[in-house]
Amino acid sequence: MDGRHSAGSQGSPRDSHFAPNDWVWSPDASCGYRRSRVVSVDDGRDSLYVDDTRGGAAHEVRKSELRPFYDVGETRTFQDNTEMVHLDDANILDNLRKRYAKDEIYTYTANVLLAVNPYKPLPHLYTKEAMDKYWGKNPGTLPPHPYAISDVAYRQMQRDKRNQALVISGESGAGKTETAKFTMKYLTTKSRTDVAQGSRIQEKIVMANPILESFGNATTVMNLNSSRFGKYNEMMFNPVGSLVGAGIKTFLLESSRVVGQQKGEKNYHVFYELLSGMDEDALSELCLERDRSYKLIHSNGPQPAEESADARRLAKQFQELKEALSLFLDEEPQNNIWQVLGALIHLGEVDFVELEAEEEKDAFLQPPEPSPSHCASPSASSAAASDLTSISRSLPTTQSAHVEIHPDTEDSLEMACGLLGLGAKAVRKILKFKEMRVNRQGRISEIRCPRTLAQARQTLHCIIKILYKRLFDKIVASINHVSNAGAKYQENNYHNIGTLDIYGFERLESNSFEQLCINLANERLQQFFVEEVLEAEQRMYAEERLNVQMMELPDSAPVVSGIHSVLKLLDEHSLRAVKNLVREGGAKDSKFCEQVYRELIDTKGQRAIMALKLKASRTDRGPSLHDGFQIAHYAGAVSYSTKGWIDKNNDSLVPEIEQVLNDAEIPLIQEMADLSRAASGERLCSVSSMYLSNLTDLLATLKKCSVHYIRCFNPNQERKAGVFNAKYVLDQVIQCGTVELVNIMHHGYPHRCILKDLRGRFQKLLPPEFAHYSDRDFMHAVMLAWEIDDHQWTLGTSRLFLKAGQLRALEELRDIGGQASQGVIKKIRRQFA
Ligand code: AOV
Ligand code: MG
Repeated sequence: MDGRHSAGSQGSPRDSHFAPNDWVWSPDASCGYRRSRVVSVDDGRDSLYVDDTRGGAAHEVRKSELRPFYDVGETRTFQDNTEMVHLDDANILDNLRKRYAKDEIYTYTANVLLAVNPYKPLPHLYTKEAMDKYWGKNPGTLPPHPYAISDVAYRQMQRDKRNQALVISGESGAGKTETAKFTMKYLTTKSRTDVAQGSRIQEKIVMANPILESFGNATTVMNLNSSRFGKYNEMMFNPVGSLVGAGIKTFLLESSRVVGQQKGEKNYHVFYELLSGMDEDALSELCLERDRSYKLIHSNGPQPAEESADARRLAKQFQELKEALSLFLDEEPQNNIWQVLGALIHLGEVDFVELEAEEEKDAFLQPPEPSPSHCASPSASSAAASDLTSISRSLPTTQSAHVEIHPDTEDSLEMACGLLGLGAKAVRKILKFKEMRVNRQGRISEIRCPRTLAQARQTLHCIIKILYKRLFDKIVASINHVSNAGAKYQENNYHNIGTLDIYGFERLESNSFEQLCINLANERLQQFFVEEVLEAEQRMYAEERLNVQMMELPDSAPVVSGIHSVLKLLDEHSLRAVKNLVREGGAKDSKFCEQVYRELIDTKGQRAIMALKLKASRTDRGPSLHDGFQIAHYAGAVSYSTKGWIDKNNDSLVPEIEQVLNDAEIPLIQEMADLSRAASGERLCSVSSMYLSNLTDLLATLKKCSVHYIRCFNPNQERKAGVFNAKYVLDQVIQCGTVELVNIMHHGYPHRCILKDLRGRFQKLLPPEFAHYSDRDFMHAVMLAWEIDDHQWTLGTSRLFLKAGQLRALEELRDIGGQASQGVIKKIRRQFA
């Protein structure tokens, strides 16, 4: 665990009087906490001796690290953590562990649902009967479930006429995407469908998921089906609560995965599904061979033969993908999608050779295109090429090194271009040369600069990545086009329920720009949770002058602003790189990192951005300080390597490519070019700025909603069923603020309602003679008249605060239409007189 939580913040306020023979939880490196017995206590000291019942010698533990043990037996558990006597990390963990052992994977903490990934199917939890059971029920009366949370959101949308959001968080592999699907399935199955929309809208909402997973999920070291993009699904309902449409917003697909993956990881599922599932004829139309080992998709993972065990599953998934796509796209655009994917696979095969100037004449397969002019090889001109004028001044008169398409891979290029409907000649030119406009003595002219081997490969990768990203965006747009029919009613008091499922927090062996973006999203969501739930709760208690003990809360602000500063520097350096036309290689990344060190690194260990901690053995030849830095995230410190960031941060496609795509014969490709016409040109199209603005929009959307939280926990890193790695779960429990939540909610009141609104709703619970009472007195009288246990509610200045379940109880009383007894009414009147 990192240092962002003060030692005292994990436990509840408690006295630390321990006596000999008391049972306690004492900290344990392997399982978080171990049940132990106090052996001896010395009142004068801060620590005492415990014996952890394993027969070893008693050992010394600081009192503040012990937690009281409350024996309820191995089988008794609490549906809601706030019901426990001891509200500290050890007892919360123990409750989750015992429930997990019984396959009770869901637990409430007041309104927040905690879910521990079972890593095995639990079909009985998600039957049609289960859905029926939760429909319209008070959540407290049934076992915790995502259906219950979805149901609450639906009721609140209807009752308050307000948009709702389900925010699902947790680290990679914790179960967010699965949980999101359960909530969507529940809402589409149970809510009525607008007659005009027919039942197909439900089908479309549900079937969009496998499509997005094929194109946007991949196997990673953390999760065999890891989401590599964020998504916010909105389901739209009309004023009577019928489903009328849906829309999906997506966030930053990890496009670098298309051209390369870390060890043990794979490319997007769709490539494997296509190669396993497509029939021979269709494959040969794409010039693909099922068993060939293509670089793009087998660079790293198992070879095709090993994969054959999975081949049947993948083939089945491909059929399902095609069926799902048919709901949104006709046959031709579908075929276009396969053509693009086939073309990307072929492009992945293309490679280059570098030729010296002398070899050129003989070795060139094609004569060089006639060109307006030639400039120096990048190495010769890079020093002087800081602006266009200086390039023109430094133009050499002879040619030097030069790249060609590797003769063995010419066919691949031809096939790719054939599938995309592009001229191979034009594409070859772009891969080999960079075209620039220069100012030569007042005359603008075009020059052509040969790319180096590295630049040619990078240009190729850039084309593959951007084509894939646009394909993904295009598919999302098609899904939205078809399922968003209800959106036109938006102004007419329609409301929606959104489900947020993003990529979870990641800490890999090697972390790059993608991890920083992913972790920033998680960091900002955590900050949102702390501000909107925990701080808001405490602030309200203070404003309403309730006597509730305040807690110190974790603060994400320094990390978030630290990351924003890093990204700002990255943009400055990326812009410089774009202008500095032919500068090469990793030097630009190091320069950026050096400036991070100069301006943002903290040497005293108090700020968010820290120097990289280098392993001694790697210092001589391995990464230097200027290859990366460390960030202290809420979920632990992560080391980032800054290699490649300048390129990764730039999304603009060389303008010549844009032109070539525009001229493509295939409609889908043209449309893909249309989608981002604005994003080309010799300027920076900053990936991080775009992402930051998407995140800001998302948080603004959430801010306008009533938000419901589901927190997913990963029980172990081996993806094994039945294994509860307590230490690993404990870290997640602490990091996400669950302990603070349990405490605040236990001492506080999860339901709070404005007195004026309540009075309107519960008017009928008292006879008319109470009409002249103030709102506060009126609701006070209601609580007394119905003899609601006074531990269950408290009155603030403008709100009534209720413990879980009490609001529902009041609503039931009103619905029954009961009247309080005359005797009680008389008593109350006397009390208020
Ligand atoms: P994630 O969305 O949180 O990770 P997933 O929802 O993809 O995690 O869950 C990972 C895997 O855990 C799934 O593929 C299932 O095998 C299993 N799983 C999760 N929840 C359940 C459940 N309720 N019942 C049965 N199996 C489950 V990431 O997208 O990597 O952040 O980026
Ligand atoms: Mg996911």
